[in-house]
Formats: sequence, structure tokens, C-alpha cells
Amino acid sequence: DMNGDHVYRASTTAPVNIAVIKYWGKRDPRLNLPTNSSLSVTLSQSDLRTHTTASCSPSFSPPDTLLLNAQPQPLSDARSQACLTSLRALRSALESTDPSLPPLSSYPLRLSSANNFPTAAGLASSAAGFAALVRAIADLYQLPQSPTELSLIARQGSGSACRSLLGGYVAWDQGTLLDGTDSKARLVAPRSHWPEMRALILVVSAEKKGVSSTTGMQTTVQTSPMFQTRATQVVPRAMREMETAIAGKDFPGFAKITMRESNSFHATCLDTDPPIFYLNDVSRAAIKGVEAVNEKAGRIAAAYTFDAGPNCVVYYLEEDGDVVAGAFKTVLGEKEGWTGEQGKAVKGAEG
Ligand code: 2P0
Repeated sequence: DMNGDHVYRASTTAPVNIAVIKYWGKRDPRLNLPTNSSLSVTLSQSDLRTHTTASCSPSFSPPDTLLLNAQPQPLSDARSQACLTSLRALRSALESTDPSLPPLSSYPLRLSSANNFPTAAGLASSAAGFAALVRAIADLYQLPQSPTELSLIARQGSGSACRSLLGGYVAWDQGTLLDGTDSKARLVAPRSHWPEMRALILVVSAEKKGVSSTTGMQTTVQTSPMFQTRATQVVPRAMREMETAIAGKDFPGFAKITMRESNSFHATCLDTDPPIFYLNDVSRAAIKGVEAVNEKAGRIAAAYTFDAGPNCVVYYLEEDGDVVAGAFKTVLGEKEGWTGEQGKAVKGAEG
């Protein structure tokens, strides 16, 4: 480029993913290498997402900067630096094979992100955040790497972020290598395989969570006697069963494994010393609500799952939309926690 003030820019969005087989535990905290594989459903781009713009220019002064919802955020942490360093290295490799390319890898970066949902309330904001950051810079740098290859970079930002680079039903294979090069996202099935899947997000609390996932899972690994069995036996079996259920579009199978898996994860949290409580009374009312829906339907029409916070995600099929949404209005409508500003927020999302 002949103009020294030229600003290069790319914008993208990355969706939230909600795990049905949970990531909880690291075998390498620096590289975010997990103790077990996990599997998630990536919500539709039209629902919960992070929008990120990445720009760079020789006219920008260092250092790199990040705005999240218009607030300056630190970028000097090891995880962000791991992502930026990896992306710059890939761009630099391109530039050295093609000297006609502008040297974007040497320019300071300006990153600007916005979530359209509460940040850090157990709604997988770090997953969409790091996925969008990696995707935006990869687009800015015109990198040829596949989403799965980019998932290796996003994983270093936040483990669950690796799953948000792919749409549909996505596994994160734990891998066995010490350098983590086989610990990456894999497409289990595209959304089009089972487009009837829906997710209802019951926002119990939009507040920032008490115990961060990073800290919580490390304490669980160190103190929970149940943890080893979960990581080595319970989850590997659930992964196999879940992949079979998804392949066969077996909703009752998908639902049973999803609920059992959420309960296993939260049991392990309770088994941590000191115990970690993510569910509250409203969360437990949501579990009862799903059980009531299934009882009334005489079949499994809905499944609940909870991450590192009290908010409930209910999976169901489009054909049961009225049954599920209707039931949640009547079962939970008057319960404390659902009547406040945040408690009312009920969002239907395409799975
Ligand atoms: C998941 N969670 O699989 C599980 C379920 C929370 C419960 O991934 O330390 O924010 O950044 O790698 O990815 C939350 O963990 O943790 C998480 P880091 P992350 O979605």
C-alpha cells in the first residue's frame, strides 16, 4: 500500500456454544489442554454472539488494544498474547512467501468487541469472545487456515472458544500430545443435519459469576475424589453415546445424556473442596420445570443443562416449541427470580 495511513479492517461474529458434554479440568493450564473431551451445540449466528472488528495500520501507535462493550480491556495477559503471537506468526509466514503483501504482522492492532448478551454470567462469553477475536484477526490477515486449525489458537485464549469456530454439533477432542496440536475442534454434524434443534435460554441471573471457570476447574482437579472417574469413565462413555444420538437424530437419547452430564458436572463441583455452587433455587425450579414438561408430554421433549452459573439452557425440537415455552411461562412465571428485569429474559434460539 502506498498510503502510510491506510487502515486495514475486518469484522466478524462468533456465536455462543452450549456444551452438552462439559469441559471441566485441565491437564495443562498454560495451553488449556483438557482432561476430557467435550461436545457442544453452537447457537445460530442470529442469537447470542460476539461481534468483533480487528484493524491494524502503520499509523497506529503501540501497544495493541482491545475494547469490550466500549470499555478498554487488558490484552497483556498470557492467553490473549498466545492468540496474537500465533496469528502474527501465521501472517508473517505468508508475508515471507509473498513480498508483495503489506507487512500487517508488524502493525499495532485495534480490536473492538461487543456481546449482545450478559458478559461472564455463565453464558459462554469467553468462548464467543476468543472465537470472534481469532476469526476477525485471521480474516484481517487473510489467513488460509481452516476453522479447525484456527480452533487450536482460540483454545489457548479460552478452552471452550475452540468449539465456537465451527457451527452445528462440535466436539473438542482432548488429544494426547503434550504440545496440544491434536486438542482441537471437530465437526460432528452440521446444523443442517438436525435443523429442528432449539435452545431456550432462561436467564436466572445476569450477574458476573462468583467462581471463575479457570479457578474452579483447577480446584476440582486437585480436590474432588469423584473427578477421576468422571474424566476417565463417565465422559468418554457419554461422548460415544452422544455422537450416536446426534447421528441418529435421537432426541430422547440426546436429552437423557445432556441432563445426566450436566448433573455429573455439577456433582463434581459440589465434590470440590471448598464446594462450588453454580445452581441456585431458581435453577432447581427450572430442572423441575423440565421434568414437569416431560411428565406431561409422556415422553422426553426437553432437556436442561447448566454451565458455570445458574442460567438454564433448555434444548427441545421445534415441533415442541409451544409445549416447552408455554410450560416455562406457567411453571416458572410466578416464581421468585423470574419476575425481575433479568429473570423475565427468556430467549428462544435456533440450536
Ligand atoms: C463447557 N465450561 O464445556 C464448560 C461447562 C463451563 C462449564 O468451558 O479456563 O471459560 O478459559 O479454558 O472455557 C468454561 O471454561 O475455561 C467452560 P478456560 P472456559 O462449556
